[in-house]
Amino acid sequence: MTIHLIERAKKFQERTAILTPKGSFSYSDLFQQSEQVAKNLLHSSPDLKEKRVAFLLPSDFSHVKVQWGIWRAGGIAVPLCTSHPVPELEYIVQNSGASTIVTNNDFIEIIKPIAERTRTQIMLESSFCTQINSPELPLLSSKRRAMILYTSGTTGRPKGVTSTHKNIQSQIETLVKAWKWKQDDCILQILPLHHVHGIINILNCALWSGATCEMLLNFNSKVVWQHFVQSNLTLFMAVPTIYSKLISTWEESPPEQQQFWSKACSKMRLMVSGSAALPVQTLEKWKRISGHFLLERYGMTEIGMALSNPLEGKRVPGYVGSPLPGVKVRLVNENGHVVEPGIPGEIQVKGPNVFSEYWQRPKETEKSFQQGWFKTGDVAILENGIYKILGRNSVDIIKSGGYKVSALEIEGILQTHRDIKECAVIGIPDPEWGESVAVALVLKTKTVFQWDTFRKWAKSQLAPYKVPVHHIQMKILPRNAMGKVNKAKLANNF
Ligand code: MCA
Ligand code: AMP
Repeated sequence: MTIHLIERAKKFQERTAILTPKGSFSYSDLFQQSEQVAKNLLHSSPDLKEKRVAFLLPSDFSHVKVQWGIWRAGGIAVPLCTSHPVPELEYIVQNSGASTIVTNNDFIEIIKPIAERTRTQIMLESSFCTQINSPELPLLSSKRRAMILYTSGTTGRPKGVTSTHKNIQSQIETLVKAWKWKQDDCILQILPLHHVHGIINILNCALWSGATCEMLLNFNSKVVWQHFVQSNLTLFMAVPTIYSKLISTWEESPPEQQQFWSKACSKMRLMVSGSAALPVQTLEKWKRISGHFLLERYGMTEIGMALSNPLEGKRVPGYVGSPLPGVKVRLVNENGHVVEPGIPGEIQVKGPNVFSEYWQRPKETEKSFQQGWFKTGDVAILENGIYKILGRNSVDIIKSGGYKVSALEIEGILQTHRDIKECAVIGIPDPEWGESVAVALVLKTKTVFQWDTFRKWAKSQLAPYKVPVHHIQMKILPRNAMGKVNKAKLANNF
């Protein structure tokens, strides 16, 4: 079988697939150049046979063609994040057992030592030959593993969520159907490309549909407003923090500018929010500014999207709607029994969208399912046929800026610092970031401690969104009778 997503590109030929500040690329360009990438990766072998290929590239055409090239060669794509420090990148390269890292000259100095230590081959994207003789590209079953995305869990270091081509296709198809994607759509991509929101909901839904994905290297509030004005966008999707930042920029601007920007939003047909709870206040402010009632949906790396407010019909603030086509959702209590409407329960999900496994963690994979249903760890309630997310069943998972971070992972890293005796990390409510990372530190005796220096060190170890922004020093951490840190009590100290 061929990869349906990629075969479809043949239908769209000279239509614009990717638009970047550097130029525009058609579906033919993407099809041909991803074939070259695949042939370079294959060299003389007929099939990468699920070899992991990590890639560290900017959010532009090179990223897209390499992602497709890895798939076409039969490999598993492992996207790396450009803002991650070396230890985070190295963990992913090591854990996924990548055989190759594809990168460019901007990142080569970061990648070289990682590649040396992990004995991984580096390939420069710019050095891929255009004329390479190699056998036909392999035919792939839809059960073939396609991608590993790293996500924080309640235990230890991030886990590799492994999805097959079938999973990816169904995650795309359900959204294309529900939100009526079409060829004439054009979407702005400003999210990181190592998570489902950017990869599936934005980039590959656009490519499946023959639409245009306009890519910016990163998020900048003013630049996004300018693109609302100058580009022919029909769709916009982002996390609540981004809407909050766009609102702040709009509020700080002179009235003529505000009017101009607000008017530009009227040409769009849909604006979506997700990855974290959308505060009703943000929804209302955005409606006043843009005229758009944000469509809120719920998803997770392991399942893609599961619940969505309707494209047409009533969207209820604070609710995430109903199951997407082909996705089964149920709510279950602590005893594993399905609950009645009106009673809170854990969201469990079943369907072709659900991932295949945590990479090389069979026990954790098994534990995360109940009779074939994936246990999300999110608690919701069903009221009047629609779902409302109430929170998570673990205090150790924090959502900040749309990123999921694990308190335990951060604690594990911070505790390696020479001044720290022990520490406890929690998320505290933040109007802009949803939650922000806070840490209670117990220092070793006779330590002259400087928070700024400590933070600088933490930034060298952890992704920017995992670095604590608030701290307190304590003589002793509050613990319960079992010796476990009482995080609910700790939160009162910030
Ligand atoms: C960055 N900073 C933060 C945080 N992140 N401070 C507090 N909390 C944070 N979470 C600080 C940096 O340290 C820096 O400070 C300053 O903010 C600017 O950093 P920068 O990285 O440039 O920030 P930004 O570009 O403004 O980032 C904000 C952002 C980003 C665009 C909202 O967080 C983002 O792209 N979020 C989306 C993540 C996402 O796509 N999640 C989807 C996963 P200093 O200057 O002092 O160093 S969830 C998913 O995929 C599921 C399936 C789903 O449902 O969608
Ligand atoms: P991730 O593991 O990064 O894919 O993040 C998935 C998590 O984001 C889910 O388990 C939820 O906790 C959270 N999430 C996603 N969408 C929403 C939403 N609309 N409302 C509340 N939480 C959400």
